[in-house]
Amino acid sequence: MKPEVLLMGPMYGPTMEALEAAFAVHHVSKAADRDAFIASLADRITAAASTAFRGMDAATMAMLPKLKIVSHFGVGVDSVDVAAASARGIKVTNTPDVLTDDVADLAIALLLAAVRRVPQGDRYVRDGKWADKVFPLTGTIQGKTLGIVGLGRIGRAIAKRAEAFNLKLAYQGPHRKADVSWPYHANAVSLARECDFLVAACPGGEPTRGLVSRAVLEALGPEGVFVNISRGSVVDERAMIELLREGKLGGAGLDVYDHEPRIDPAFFTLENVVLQPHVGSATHPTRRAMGQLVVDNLAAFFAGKPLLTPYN
Ligand code: 8YV
Repeated sequence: MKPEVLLMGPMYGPTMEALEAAFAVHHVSKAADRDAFIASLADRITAAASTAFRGMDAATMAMLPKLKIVSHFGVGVDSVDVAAASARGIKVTNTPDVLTDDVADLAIALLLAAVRRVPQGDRYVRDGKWADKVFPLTGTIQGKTLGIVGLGRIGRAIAKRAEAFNLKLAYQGPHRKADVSWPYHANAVSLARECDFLVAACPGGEPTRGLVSRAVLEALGPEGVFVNISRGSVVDERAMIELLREGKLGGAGLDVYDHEPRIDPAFFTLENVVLQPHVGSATHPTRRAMGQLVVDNLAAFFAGKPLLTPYN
């Protein structure tokens, strides 16, 4: 009998195939009655696999008295109640490092697209307008200052790319980093005042909820551009929409939002925003590597071996 795994929601196809090959997988997403389905397995399930959109909250953990591991597909674990897991000695694993470069690439792509108005230029050509008039000049990223909210693995990868584009750097976070010389700001408003562009690269969840506030976005200003590859919860989205609409924030490049995938329709009419559907890590090689970590952490657990990427 294969070890049993409770799968909270669908994952990348090849990962699902690998899970089915290695484990007896119970699909919560296929159950007519979610709670009844989980309750029916409660005395057998020691391992679960979760995603950003189908996590593992404390109530679900409480339904699984024998749960010992949650293997999460993603680096951001805000859809898992890690505190509740730790309180019960449940290990949570995630998928760091393998996605860092793709996510950082998208952050730079969003910045360039927003500042150089790449989507608008594409539409301008497709609409046949170029024949009548040249496309309006745009701003540049050259020589500007990029503020990074959260200088973790992804933030550092963004910084590495930004330097190659001749951007100056500054950062904000809970602590000054001893190994970098860029200006440090403990406060995001202070950072925003000193920057032309701001990128949110910090973890999601309650500790960072609303960190990029209305005051931060106002400090970034009417020429400023905000990029978010973190979580929608990190920014005051209502304030961002208002400031973009009123021209008090110059532009935005967004990959994450409140209430994904049914985001605020106000975004659809904002001309100064570049929108992406939470695709930071959405490349085949990266999703394959993420999925492999999900499988390998579960396999290590069942084999009584050290977990590869423990989060708590
Ligand atoms: C994925 C992410 O979109 O790693 C994360 O935290 O947000 C992205 O890699 C997410 O895991 C859902 O597939």
